[in-house]
Parts: sequence; C-alpha cells; structure tokens
Amino acid sequence: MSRTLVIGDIHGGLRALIQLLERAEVSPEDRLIFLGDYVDGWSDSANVVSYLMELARENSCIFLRGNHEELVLRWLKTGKTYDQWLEHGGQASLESYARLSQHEIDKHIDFFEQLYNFYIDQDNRLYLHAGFTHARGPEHEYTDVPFRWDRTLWEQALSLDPTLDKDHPHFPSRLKLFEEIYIGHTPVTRIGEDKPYGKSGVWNVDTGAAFKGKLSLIDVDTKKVVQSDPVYELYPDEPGRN
Ligand SMILES: [Mn+2]
Repeated sequence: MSRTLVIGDIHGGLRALIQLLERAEVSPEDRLIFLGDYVDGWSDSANVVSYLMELARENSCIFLRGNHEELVLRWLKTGKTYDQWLEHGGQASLESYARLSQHEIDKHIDFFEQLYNFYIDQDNRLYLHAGFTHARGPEHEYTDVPFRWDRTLWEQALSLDPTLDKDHPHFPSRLKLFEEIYIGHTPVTRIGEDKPYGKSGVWNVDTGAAFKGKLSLIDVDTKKVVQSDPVYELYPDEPGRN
C-alpha cells in the first residue's frame, strides 16, 4: 500500500538517510516528501543531493527548499562565501562540492533551482521548510523568505492554548487553513523532544540531525515514526554543527 512519508532535515548525513529509508522499508510505491536542508553539516552534503536525484528516478519525490539550499546555491552561482554560512555548516558543503565535477555541480544547480517553496497535497496538507506568515496562506505571501526562514509559525503552534476553539476570534487565522502542516527548520531537540512533534496541527520533523539528534520520517496517515541512529555516531570523526 502506498504511504506518504515526510523526511526531516538531513544536513549532509547520507549514512543516516540510507539507514532511515532501509528501516522504513521504503518501496517505489511510497511517496516521499523532503522538507529541505539537505546540505550544510556533515561531510556528505553534496552526496545527499546526488542520492536524492537518483532516488527521484525510483520514487515519487517532492523536494522542498530549505534556507541551506538557498545559501549553497548562492555560493555555487557566485563563488562568494561568508562567515555566517561557513560557521553554520557551510564549510562541510564547500569541501564536499570540491570533490564534484563541474558537470555534476551544474546538475545540482538545476536541482536547487527546481525545489518547491511549499506543497499542498490532495488532502489539504501543507508541506514547507520553515513557515509562512500571511493570514490567507502561503500563496498570498509577499516574499518567499518566510518559506525558508520563518520560525513564528512553529512558535505560534507551540504556544497556542489547546482549549481555544477554532471559531474563537482569538484563534490564529493561519492555523485554520490546512488539515495539517509539516515543517522542519527548528530542531525539536531545542524543546527537549527526540521524535517528530506535533502541536496545533503543525508537525515538526526536524529532529536535529545536524547536531546531536537523529534523522526522522513520519507517515502522515498513521503518524508512525522511523528514525536513524544519532547522526553524529555515524560520522564519529567529524565535529558536525554546534
Ligand atoms: Mn533550516
């Protein structure tokens, strides 16, 4: 039977991604939705992107755009680096891309340029890397920056009073629009969680793979979770991000 599986932020941890897809027993019938931040962190940053491009030949895949794809694409197109990116995992991508041919890099640039800012499925579930701010939904957003950088959607979902009725005038408009919303971007390990965490209809699947966490996926219909080992254990000779 076909499943819809949502995969959280990978950050160059290809060993964890392979382990995760094996543990989930992913088959070509499954639809895979990747929430972005494929790069910046572990040494397989470019290899993750190559792997995803191959995977899309077998499986139905939706690839969202994370803020780290924006940063790497800017560097690939301009050659310009800057300290804030290098300190937040960019150094690993820089070294990882040094091992690729220009032909391969061109294919990666195409991949980065074709990523979705957001995706809405047939059951009115929204998927995006970070968030949106417009009360009428992401298609009304004034710029595409929130799709990659926003944290207010997640903070609002976390802090919403669960007894507040959807018809109450205080209920936030943007949380009424979709059946469910799936995001990454802000590791749930920051709030003491180890697995994908849902609140107020917003599911956060980023379990901190770039740091001390695992890589996770969740089945949107059953909410069954599958996880890799802690990613830093799969890259014991690397510092990762901190
Ligand atoms: Mn992010």
